[in-house]
Amino acid sequence: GKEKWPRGEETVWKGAMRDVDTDVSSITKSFVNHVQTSLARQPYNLDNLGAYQASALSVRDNLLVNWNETSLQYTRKAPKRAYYLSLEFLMGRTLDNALLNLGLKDKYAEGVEKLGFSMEDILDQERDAALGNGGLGRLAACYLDSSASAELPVWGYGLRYKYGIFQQLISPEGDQLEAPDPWLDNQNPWELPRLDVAYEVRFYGQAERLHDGTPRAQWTGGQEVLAVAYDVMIPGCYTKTTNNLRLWESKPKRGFDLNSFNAGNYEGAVESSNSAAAITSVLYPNDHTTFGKELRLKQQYFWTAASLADILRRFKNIGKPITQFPDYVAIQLNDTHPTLAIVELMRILLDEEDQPWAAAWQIVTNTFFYTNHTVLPEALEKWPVPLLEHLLPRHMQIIYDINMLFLQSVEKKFPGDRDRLGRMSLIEEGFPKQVRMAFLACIGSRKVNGVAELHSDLVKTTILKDFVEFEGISKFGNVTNGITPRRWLDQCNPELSALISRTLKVDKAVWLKDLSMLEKLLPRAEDKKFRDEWAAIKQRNKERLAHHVQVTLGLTINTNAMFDVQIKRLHEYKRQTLNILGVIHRYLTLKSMSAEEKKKVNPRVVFFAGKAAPAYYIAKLTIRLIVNVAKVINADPDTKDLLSLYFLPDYSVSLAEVLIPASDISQHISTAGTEASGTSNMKFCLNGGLLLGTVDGANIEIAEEVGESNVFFFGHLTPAVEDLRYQHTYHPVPIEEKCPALAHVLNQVSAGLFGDAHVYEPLLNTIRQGDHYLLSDDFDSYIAALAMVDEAYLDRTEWVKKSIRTSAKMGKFSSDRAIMEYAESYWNVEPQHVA
Ligand code: CR6
Repeated sequence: GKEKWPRGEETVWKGAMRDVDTDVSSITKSFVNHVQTSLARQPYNLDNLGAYQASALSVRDNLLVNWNETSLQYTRKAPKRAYYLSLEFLMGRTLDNALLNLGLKDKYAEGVEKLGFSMEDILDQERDAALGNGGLGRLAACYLDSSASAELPVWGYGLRYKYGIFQQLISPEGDQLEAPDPWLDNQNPWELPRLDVAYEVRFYGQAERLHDGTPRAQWTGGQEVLAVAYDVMIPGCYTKTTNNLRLWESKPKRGFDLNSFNAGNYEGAVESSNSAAAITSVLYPNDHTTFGKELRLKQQYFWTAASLADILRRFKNIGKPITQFPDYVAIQLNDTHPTLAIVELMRILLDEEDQPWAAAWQIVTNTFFYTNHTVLPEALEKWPVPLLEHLLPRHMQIIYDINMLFLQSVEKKFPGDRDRLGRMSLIEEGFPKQVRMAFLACIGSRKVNGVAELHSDLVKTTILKDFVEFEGISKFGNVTNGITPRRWLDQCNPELSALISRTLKVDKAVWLKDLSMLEKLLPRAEDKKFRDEWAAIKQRNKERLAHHVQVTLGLTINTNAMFDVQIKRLHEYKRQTLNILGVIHRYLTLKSMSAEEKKKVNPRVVFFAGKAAPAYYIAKLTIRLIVNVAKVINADPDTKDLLSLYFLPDYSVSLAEVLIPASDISQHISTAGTEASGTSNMKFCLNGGLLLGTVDGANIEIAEEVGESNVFFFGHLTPAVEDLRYQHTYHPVPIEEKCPALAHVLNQVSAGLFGDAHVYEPLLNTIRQGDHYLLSDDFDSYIAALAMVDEAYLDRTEWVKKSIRTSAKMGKFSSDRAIMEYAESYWNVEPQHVA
């Protein structure tokens, strides 16, 4: 519509406004301006870090132009918006991604070159924004990229942790040590502090029901903390659309207590400010485990309360009645971490908006969507009732009310089924009683989904089975995860990206946004020249990785070997232990070979990387075993040309960007039914690495796309797992009998072949006793699969064909496809083109 210019002369305003830079001279000008003014530095002594900061500030100006226009458009048109609530956003570096999405990388490279810098050195100065643990956090980052690229009005909401995921150091003995990640130490050019956007968040205090014939209550007293917004720009690929990721920082409501200070109590004066600041001080480094710590619950409430207040304020600006809230707002809950948002919205609707219970519940259950990311029981969040009662007394009342009404409706549908009521109650009996967050997220949401076909089926048939029977199957769906091809192909593998563009004869702007176009590469698998180019790029990526390892760790890697990679969080269910035991088996086999036999063996380099939760003892022992096996193997003159092993410390998004394009084969070998999806499996395959894996998570769908002849599958299937575990418990068979090859490997470790015999016993005992993750059941077929990989690699022509066919069929796994499924089948949100 036509709006009046708010003040002054519109032409003067518009004439003075900047646009996005498009030519090299305006880029160098903006760079130098930032050196002069923002950084206040001399050209004479500008180092690479300064050049990075100037480039980042200059790129940020460009992003802000688009970001402002996008915001204005959303405000004017008031379309339905979606909000992605995630405690983790594992963004990695931003500069390269922003340059590529803006289509300005070449021009900036030319510009900084003229000023005496190299783009590569500049890019290398940036620290990762590592506000996440693993797949769940990186998925959130990919979804933001895809939302902006698809021009969808989607904002992310998270926390601005002062310290991200810890830095991992490995001691000479092989112990993981943790150091803080002070990622904000040299200023973060990618965030915009919004000190004017702030909300008060209450903790503790008293909740009194009003008993006035309404469900209202009053919540007073306790501690009040301020949530302050920091905005991070999320540029879409080749579009003006630039969305927002809003991260909250906690601050004391009053800087400090002047009364205490004047009374001579300095410590008392800063205490409340310290406890307020503590809320967003650090990311919890746990993946798949919950610890029930009060500070973690405080983080969850602080973030959901601030985000909801912000969303509500924006909705109110449209001027519609509150009952229309779900027509304008969809909120996606990334796992159960933000489940309190359901209760918080109820609280606001009841106590502040004066809505009757049924109307409030109607609004809530049409607003939220819940994604489950695991069926592992130890990862399902439960909060002790006494803790919730203390920290959030009003919310606990509401949870009890929700539960009572819910159980009444269950009782109505299944009269007299007391077991069922007990199973479905939001409150788990025990000492203490606990609130089952996944159940609350489920009944408070419009729809629930898992993250790959198999996983979504398991959600429906195991943890939420009763809820499917009660609410009907149509509420439960699947959205298979995806990855952004911008970062995970174009950015991390520029040569492959260029080859694809040349071959398809289309600009990357086209195929990067329609990844199914890769299928047109299929016939090229028969073209020798293309295969040679494809293989040469893989080789150069291997050399790039070797160079990186040489520079950072001082190790020399054999780039003529097959590169075999397993990189992910350390966890028993992911079975890094199976992999390292397989490496030992290979080593022992090589040791027993004649020189003649060895000539037929293809050299292999095995890479591991990944962090262990600081309190996860068995995972840390696995790292220790890997490091110490590496010492022995890499130093053994009998075998070192044929087998070597590296544990690369401090795995990160940036390290993944170097490792993934260099892999010939990658391992995704979780016990069937335990890995919800996996997303690195998709990244490797997109970059032409083949997959060795179990029939689990998204591996299954990858195999469906690329064809089973192009993947290496092994191991028992999901339906067998329960029976096998039962046998382990009730009819155990000694490992010597069941799997002699594995027994031999375990005995060698026990005998001290890798030093410290006794140290590894607790790790080995997880296999000898109980073997919950079924290593002894899968070991033989794992070794057989590894042999098939060796065999296949000998025929290099056929291998490269498999590599091309794999990459060509990965279109389905673009996060663009996944985000459109959420937008269309869940949120009902439509693209908004910003002209
Ligand atoms: N650890 C799953 O385990 C999945 C991601 C993203 C995980 C993994 O298989 O790909 O989520 N689950 O959906 C949780 O974090 C609870 C993960 O990252």
